[in-house]
Amino acid sequence: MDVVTFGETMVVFEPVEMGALRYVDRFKKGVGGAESNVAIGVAKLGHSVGWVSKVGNDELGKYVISAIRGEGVDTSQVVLDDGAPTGLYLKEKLRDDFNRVYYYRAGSAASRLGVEDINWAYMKQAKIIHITGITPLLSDSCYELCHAVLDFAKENGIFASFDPNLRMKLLANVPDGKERLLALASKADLVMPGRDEAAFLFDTDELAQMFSRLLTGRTTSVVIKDGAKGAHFMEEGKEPQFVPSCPVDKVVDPVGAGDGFAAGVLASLLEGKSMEEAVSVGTQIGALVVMAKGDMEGLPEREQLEAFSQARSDVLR
Ligand code: KDG
Repeated sequence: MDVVTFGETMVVFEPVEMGALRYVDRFKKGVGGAESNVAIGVAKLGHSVGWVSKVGNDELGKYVISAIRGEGVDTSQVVLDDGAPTGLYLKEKLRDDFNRVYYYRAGSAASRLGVEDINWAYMKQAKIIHITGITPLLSDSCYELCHAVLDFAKENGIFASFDPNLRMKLLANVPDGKERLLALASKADLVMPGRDEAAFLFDTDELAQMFSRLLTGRTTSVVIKDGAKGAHFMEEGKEPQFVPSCPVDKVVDPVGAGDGFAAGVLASLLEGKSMEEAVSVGTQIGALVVMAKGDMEGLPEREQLEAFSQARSDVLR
């Protein structure tokens, strides 16, 4: 297994029309979960990836598993929970540039994930373990699990990657949420926040401050995503660098861009590319994701990625 991720994936209902949800009648069903989005992104580029989670033993849970497995990700470690449902969320598109999401995930099967659900022999095969800041905010058992997995990664020489992925609606219910995220970040080799997320975590908009606060503990590489501008990165002992973003014709759906970015970075690191090349691939995949509807539907296969990065061609012939 090249990459193993774990976390919650929900069924997402995406309105077909624009407008407040009370007036919208038609939805498209899909799956969305930061970690499974990353898993799918890396798998589409040809690497072996496993996604570990818990879903309800219900129709939605079975749909989540088959959708993720159908994208080439190993789901053999996903547990079906008889006692809690699969989480779901609704998107609302009020304007071209304004979306809202509503979560129905409290008490979900994934929030009951814990250390006892992990097959450590499976984890041990991973070259990279990727987690996000969503999981530690789901429950105390999920938070303990994140620590246990990062400690396990360290003990076994597995590269650990962490995307804080702030979800304010989750943070609102976890009084020590910020501390949880900072504690986990310092146990990862690579941390990839958005610039606004780092600003929230450290109460500063200064990149130099953000880098120095993040390059602590076990962390030796930091990537700070700066939205439509591009991404800044810094490796321990080196100067910070910047990679500009790729031009995007039209942002159709911004959700999932950070996961696409992470998938590009992780796949590139597996391929032995430099951090600069990895960040550049991350920006390309981020751009492709925002031009497609859905959390993971825009994640490219290798051929599409190459066509986009070389020619930006409209038609793949
Ligand atoms: O990063 C994209 C995610 O936001 C989405 O797929 C759903 O995991 C999700 C969440 O918690 O919002």
